Amino acid sequence: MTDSNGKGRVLLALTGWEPEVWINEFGKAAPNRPVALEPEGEADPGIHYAVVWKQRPGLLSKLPNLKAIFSLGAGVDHVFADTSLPDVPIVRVVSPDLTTRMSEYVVWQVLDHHRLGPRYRAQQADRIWEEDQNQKAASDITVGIMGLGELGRDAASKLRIMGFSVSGWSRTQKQVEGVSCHAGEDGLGAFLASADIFVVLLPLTPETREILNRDLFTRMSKRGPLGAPVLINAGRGGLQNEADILAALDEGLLSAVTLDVFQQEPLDPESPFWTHPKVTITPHAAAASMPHSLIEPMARQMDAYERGEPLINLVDRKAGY
Ligand code: NDP
Ligand code: OXD
Repeated sequence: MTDSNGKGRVLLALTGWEPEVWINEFGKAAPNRPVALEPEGEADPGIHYAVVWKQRPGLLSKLPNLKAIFSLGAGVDHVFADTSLPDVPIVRVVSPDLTTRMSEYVVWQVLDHHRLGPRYRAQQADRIWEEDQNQKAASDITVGIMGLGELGRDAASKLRIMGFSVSGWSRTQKQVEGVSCHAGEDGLGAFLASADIFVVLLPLTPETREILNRDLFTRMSKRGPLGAPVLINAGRGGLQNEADILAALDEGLLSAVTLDVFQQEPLDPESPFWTHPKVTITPHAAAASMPHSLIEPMARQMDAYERGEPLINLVDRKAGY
């Protein structure tokens, strides 16, 4: 069943995001494609596409003619949180705008730790004028990227431009120019021994849940120029064991962390992370999904699909990302 103009309808199912701006963007990108919100679109046989961010569990399984789910994030753990998900293709965000934003964030945070940002800000607060005479060069530092996907590979290339050595780790073996690539459990030890600053750009899956734990921190190199390693997690909060991170900072297994994501978001005002001197927090702001850059390509994909072309940027359900 389609609308009179032959186009499948869209259900926009967002939790925590205002729908108006997304609907307006659809109006601009695809004026002939009707968009519904809950509860209006619930169980509507004309709905062919669901565009979602943390959709209400059970909602999608009620749509009798759903053809595809479009995640408004690059990560799709929020989609899989619904255990009654219908068996239709899931498309995720792969967007130059999002990738560029993430690489900006990664370069910003890596440089901040490398150039002693946390230390100099603390000195400023105490009006202390004291230069570290032992500032390393970028070429002395190896950044290890966990996750060599769309985001990890772009961040790697931009860090290389800054002069850092870069190593990377992925599930399957990758070849990335100028990056020392490791894969799987077999490659994890060598990867962890290779870097001084670890940047996490992994998806949250059953395999990666709480991968950032004490065992991993003990395996990270402690011999580099920074002493203990720095951890930057811009992937998902579910990747990290938060008690282990706090303990690792206090024991010196980690020298500092930047966390953009947390197990519970927003972070509890009482969380010890807020005031920990070795912790930098950003509010899941590493790379925002911007309506103007995401909706137009999504609408084009829907048009192409209706012409019989295949969907792109599909999630591998078995792998979970
Ligand atoms: P991709 O799917 O393109 O890349 C994921 C990478 O992780 C791949 O290299 C993959 O390996 C690797 N990987 C997956 N599972 C494992 C595993 N078990 N062991 C080792 N490596 C693994 O994702 P993106 O780069 O587009 O995005 C990464 C994540 O970033 C998203 O899932 C999302 O959670 C997060 N994100 C956070 C944002 C924020 O604002 N904080 C914004 C956007 C995304 P392989 O190459 O072998 O498949
Ligand atoms: C994403 C996010 O997954 O913004 O795109 O977290």
